[in-house]
Amino acid sequence: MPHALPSPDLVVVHEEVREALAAGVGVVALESTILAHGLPHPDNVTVAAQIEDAVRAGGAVPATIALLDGVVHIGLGAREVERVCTDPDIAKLSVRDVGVAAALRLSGATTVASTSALAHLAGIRVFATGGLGGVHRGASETFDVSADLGVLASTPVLVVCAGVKSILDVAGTLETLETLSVPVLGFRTDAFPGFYLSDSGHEVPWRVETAADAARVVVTRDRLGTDAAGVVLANPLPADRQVDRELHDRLVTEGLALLEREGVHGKDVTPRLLEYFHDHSGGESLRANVELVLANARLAGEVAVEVAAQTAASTSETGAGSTPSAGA
Ligand code: PSU
Ligand code: MN
Repeated sequence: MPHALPSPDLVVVHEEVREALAAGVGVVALESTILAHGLPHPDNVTVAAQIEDAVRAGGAVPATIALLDGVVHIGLGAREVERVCTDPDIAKLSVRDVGVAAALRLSGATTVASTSALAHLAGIRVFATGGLGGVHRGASETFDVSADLGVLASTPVLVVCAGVKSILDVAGTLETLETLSVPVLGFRTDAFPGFYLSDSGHEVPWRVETAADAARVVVTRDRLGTDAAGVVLANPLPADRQVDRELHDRLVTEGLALLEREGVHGKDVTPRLLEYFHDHSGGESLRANVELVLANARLAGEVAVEVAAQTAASTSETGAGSTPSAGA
């Protein structure tokens, strides 16, 4: 583990997760904002269990992360998941909010940013979600850029996602990831996915064909030690499972107009849009959202297994220190 964990009155690691980490078994972190603020109740309860099952199908142990009564939980039991999914007042916590909410003994769901930070704290290196936060359209005026990006720049966790929604400025998000030195890998694709759409219309800088290659990127970057940024692994919905483009474009236009009309800003933007999509797509946005999250969880499970195996192999080959090798 990278750091000693904070004391158990602040952070509790679920027993199964603790044992998996100690034994070098793959573990996948899962965020709770997607459950509390991204999916409607009661579907979120069922989907939460399916996401964990998908991680297990990939061969790894799931660790859903949330703050409950001021304590960070790395890995949740069914009752705790139910709580995150059911409490209508549960807060959305980015990294800056976690310490405040913990001090005030509150509960909250973690975003990509805070889940990544807490996963790293616990020694978890792979994380599955639906969509990454990013640069919002009009960010040059509003300065609305998700903290997800800045946190990934300094947190060595691989995030499996289906790209970002086209409610965001996709080109601006990719430029920002480049500026922040966060590598972006397409999983069996050259196109950066657009969440509901398989292709956002923008290219990815790198492409990998297998979970083993994605894991090798993590392990090799670790061994090189050039920086401590995370990695984005972009996993698109298959083209025949994406949302109909006409419906998609209509929802985005209507959703953005709604935000304007309602004066929604800050951390309420993404949840409000998701709610609008789910209420106005005749079930299509939910269907696609669930499918892509499950696919990401499965892939993350496979990558986590490979990261664990390759780490063990590279440690036994090179001993305690890393051996410089010839060539570039
Ligand atoms: N994108 C989605 N679904 C989500 C989110 C993003 O398609 O549920 C959530 C994630 O938790 C992400 C957060 O970390 O929203 C980003 O919020 P903000 O833009 O306020 O940083
Ligand atoms: Mn924002």
